[in-house]
Amino acid sequence: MPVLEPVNIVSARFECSALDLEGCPDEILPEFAFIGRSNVGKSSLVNFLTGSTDLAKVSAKPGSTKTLNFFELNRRWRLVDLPGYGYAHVARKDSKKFNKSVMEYLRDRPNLCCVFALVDGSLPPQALDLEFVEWLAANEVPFVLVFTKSDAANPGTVQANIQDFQSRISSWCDGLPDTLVCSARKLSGRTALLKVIDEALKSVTEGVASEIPTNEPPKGRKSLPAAPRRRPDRDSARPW
Ligand SMILES: Nc1nc2c(ncn2[C@@H]2O[C@H](COP(=O)(O)OP(=O)(O)O)[C@@H](O)[C@H]2O)c(=O)[nH]1
Ligand SMILES: [Mg+2]
Repeated sequence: MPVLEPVNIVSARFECSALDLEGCPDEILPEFAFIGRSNVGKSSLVNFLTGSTDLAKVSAKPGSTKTLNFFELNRRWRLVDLPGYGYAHVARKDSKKFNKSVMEYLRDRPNLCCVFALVDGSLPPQALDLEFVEWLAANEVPFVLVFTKSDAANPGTVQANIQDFQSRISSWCDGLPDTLVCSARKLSGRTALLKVIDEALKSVTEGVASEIPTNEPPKGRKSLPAAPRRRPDRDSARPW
């Protein structure tokens, strides 16, 4: 069987949707999750990365994805399109339930390698995004910041928004997280994103290969460099 290069996506398929951690598929394949406010461009980015137009459902109506959606790539890793946060019209009852499911997934999923925290690069820093990123760091979830929709403002504005966001994070973060910029509409930023995935997959494989073989699934996040840390002197972060 030919060796499948992770960066070269040769197959992509929708695997399943889950309402909570219990409904998620097996913990064998390394996972990379997309999260961010509703409408930030999570589903569009899944499609852009996988080179498809309709693998993930893109919606003009914010808050319509309520499940954790799993996509299997090259039969050896997964992208997970998570529900967005921050839209009031999602019923309060539902919103609480998916917040709990998403938080549990982010904190407890052992094969989660990296979260791509999507932030709209065409807007100045939003409180919800800042709070959410702080929650990720406080919970030691490995994440990379991805500024989306870089086509929707002029490059100088996007750059200023990113710098503003980073400078706000630096008030509580020990070191800045890796930061990427992309546009699903202008098809830019794909290679840098895939490189993050490629490197994480290599770390996971090396981590597993160097251990005494067991029947345990690969522990995604344990094989990777430490997540950006929130300084311990802060009051506890609010969940978003
Ligand atoms: N200008 C621009 N619009 C985008 C981009 N990516 C997504 N969108 C639009 O933003 C809206 C929400 O996209 P979607 O992927 O469904 O966001 P999600 O709710 O985070 O999954 C849709 O109308 C997309 O066409 C982008 O890179 N640039
Ligand atoms: Mg979506």
